[in-house]
Amino acid sequence: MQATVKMPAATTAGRHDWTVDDAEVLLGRPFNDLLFAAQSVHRARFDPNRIQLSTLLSIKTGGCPEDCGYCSQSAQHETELARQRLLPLDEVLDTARRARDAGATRFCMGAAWRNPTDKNLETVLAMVAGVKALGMETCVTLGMLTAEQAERLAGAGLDYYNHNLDTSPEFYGQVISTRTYRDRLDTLEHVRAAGLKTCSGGILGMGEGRRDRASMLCQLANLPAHPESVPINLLVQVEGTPLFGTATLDPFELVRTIAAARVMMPGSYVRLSAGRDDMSDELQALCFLAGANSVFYGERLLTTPNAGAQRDLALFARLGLAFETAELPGREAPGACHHHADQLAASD
Ligand code: SAM
Ligand code: DTB
Ligand code: SF4
Repeated sequence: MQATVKMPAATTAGRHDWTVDDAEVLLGRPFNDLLFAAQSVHRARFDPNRIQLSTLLSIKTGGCPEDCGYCSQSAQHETELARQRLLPLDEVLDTARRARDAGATRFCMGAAWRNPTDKNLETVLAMVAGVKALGMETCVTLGMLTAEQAERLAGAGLDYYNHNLDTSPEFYGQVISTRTYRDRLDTLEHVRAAGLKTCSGGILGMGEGRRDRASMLCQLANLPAHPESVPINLLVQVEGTPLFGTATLDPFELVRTIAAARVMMPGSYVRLSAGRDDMSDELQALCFLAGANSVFYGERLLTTPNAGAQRDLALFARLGLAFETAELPGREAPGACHHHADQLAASD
């Protein structure tokens, strides 16, 4: 099959036959053993002292027909959210340039659609080309795609498509009723077949159990290729959504899930995604120790606040974490473009 040919070798390697029982045993190992296993795997594949920074922008906000129980943007929930039509190109490029200058290497654009229309896709293709021209990697998340739409995005030079499985197949129906798990897997298949890199992960703290977290990790790790990027979001509770008021997750379960994701998908970037604003520095440090090596960087996620850049730079400096900056024209020498947080903070 053509899709197999295009798969990046780094992620087709590794185990793809995880059972939910295996993953549940892994998640339930003594904490110190699990973290040691994750650190060992992490160090074999990555520089343990470097993380990747992506910045998010909501290019079309609210009014989504889907009913995802966690989401501020569903038209079916009564949230205090200002809707915003698809942003103009120059506004998107200005924001991307600022994100690049602040140190992000990837710019991720999200739209509150069930799926893009072909006309809307056309506008997004121009955004992708424009952001690429700034020297950044590009990622978009637009909902479900047809095979042809995925091909068009690849043709425009898109690097990553984000499409989360969000939870286990067993728990999915309790969170979302307007689409199926199969719909999600189908889009991921189109993304892979078009040769795009896959960004896919989930949300924790929605009332799921440890077995659901194990089952979600199995779904991700047993895909034909491990996603290049695996975002692990902690539910951001938004007033007016059905999941507002859900009992908060034991933070060690978040650390365990990151560690298990690291072990099960050794070559993938694991992103500590939504929810950092409410986390202590110590909890974030544990997540990095467990193998998280990417974060969303900037003042906002899509519709909610993120840990701010100043707090992040201070944290990275305290932990001695370095990160890559975008390769800009006139700033070559890839070896020399890895910055430590204190350097960037000092140059601001
Ligand atoms: N509409 C597209 C879709 O759902 O695929 C793209 C945008 S959607 C907002 C992208 C992802 O954001 C979701 O799959 C979910 O994982 C995450 N997300 C949305 N609301 C969240 C929340 N309140 N807390 C944590 N993650 C959230
Ligand atoms: C992902 O896994 N998390 C991001 C991104 N992919 C698109 C979105 C997080 C959204 C958090 C809630 C909000 O800001 O609306
Ligand atoms: Fe729509 Fe995406 Fe929010 Fe679901 S998560 S309601 S599909 S914007």
